[in-house]
Amino acid sequence: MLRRVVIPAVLLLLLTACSADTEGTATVDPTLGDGTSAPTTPAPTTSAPTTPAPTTEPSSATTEAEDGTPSATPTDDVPATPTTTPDPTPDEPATVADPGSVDLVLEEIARLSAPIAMAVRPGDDTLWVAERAGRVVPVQPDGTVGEAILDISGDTTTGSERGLLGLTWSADGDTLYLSYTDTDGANVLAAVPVSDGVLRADDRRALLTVPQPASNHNGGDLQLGPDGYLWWALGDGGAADDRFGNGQRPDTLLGAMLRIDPDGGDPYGIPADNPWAEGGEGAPEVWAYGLRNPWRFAFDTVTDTVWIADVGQNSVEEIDRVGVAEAGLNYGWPHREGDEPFDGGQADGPTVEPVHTYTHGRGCSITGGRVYRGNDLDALRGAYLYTDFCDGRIFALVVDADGSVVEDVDTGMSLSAPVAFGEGADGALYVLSLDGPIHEVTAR
Ligand SMILES: [Ca+2]
Repeated sequence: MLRRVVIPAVLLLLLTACSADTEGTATVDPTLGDGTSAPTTPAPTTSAPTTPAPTTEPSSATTEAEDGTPSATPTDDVPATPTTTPDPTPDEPATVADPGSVDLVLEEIARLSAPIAMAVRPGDDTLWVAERAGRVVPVQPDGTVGEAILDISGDTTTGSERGLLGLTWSADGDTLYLSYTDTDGANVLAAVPVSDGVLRADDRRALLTVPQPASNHNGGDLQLGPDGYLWWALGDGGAADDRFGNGQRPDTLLGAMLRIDPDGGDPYGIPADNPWAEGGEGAPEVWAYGLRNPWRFAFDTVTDTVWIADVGQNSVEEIDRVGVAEAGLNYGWPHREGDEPFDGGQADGPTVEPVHTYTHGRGCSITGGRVYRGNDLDALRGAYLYTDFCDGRIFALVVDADGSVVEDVDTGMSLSAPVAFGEGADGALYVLSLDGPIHEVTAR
């Protein structure tokens, strides 16, 4: 079932050997080998970082206030929403994380222009970082910044919540997948092939384009699942109050987690175990629905779970944790905002209750993180680190074998404008600030 592929040694040699071959490629240096062998900029750089704080953060309450009326006030006579209790814990590790016992600190390793997402390529330590305006830049774990391998800035815009939003590599390292909004504001999932060790930017092609009726709530996170499929999170279409009515509709690709097989057809295939693979009331690509703006999500391969952080509107931020095999679930929006009723309606069937929430007394827009599985910070192993775009403090959430929260620890680490976490090849965790810095999570 697992389709992780270790990049063959001979290919690694090929990549190195081809590091000077750039003919027939895109305008930026697309040579993958540069990321590992030809550092060009010591880090942290001395150049001033751009500070392109977005006109709106990834869908905050402030955003909603500008373009939508506040939601209906929950009333006491709303029937209790039936809920499901996911059971995503086949092999929880025996040791429980104890993040409060370690003195954690953020170490700035590099600065880029509005770094917004990070991915690693199998067999390679390089941190491939997406800049919001459209470049993909290699950063070494020691902070060395290389030349961009791709620049799609002519094909995207950065207003509102738009831009290059996500990236991930195929398991064999032969394809780079991108998630961005195009010049019409639509969400695009595109593939860029590697051949002869060189990323062929000119051969980029869109696999899936999903029109977006408003400029916000684009979601856009893109991850290669442990099942070898591409997982793509899209917001509800934007404005406020789920104005376009996508949240409770599994037959639309908005307000949903999508799951496709990039190698299973042209331009892609549908995994046979997608809940509506054969049609019916849902779209074949949809894995889950009832989401507002799942800006960031991540897999934990030890527990075979997916953690989804869904940005709230007026008052509640939400973290969901379910098994990778638990397809077809309804996460509640807009009938539920986090663990509270929202629009007065009720779903036809059960909805997933969050594993954890916090209110806007603490933040305004959750930035979902990752479960730490590295080797250096024993006390952190198994904890889910996350933050909030407005608040900036990083918390470590610990759950037990049943998925119930044990504790939610303020780690003492904080930063401005956090938009994403990334995981290095060795399991190290990184936090990206839209203000420029890339930080590694370390201990004093
Ligand atoms: Ca929800």
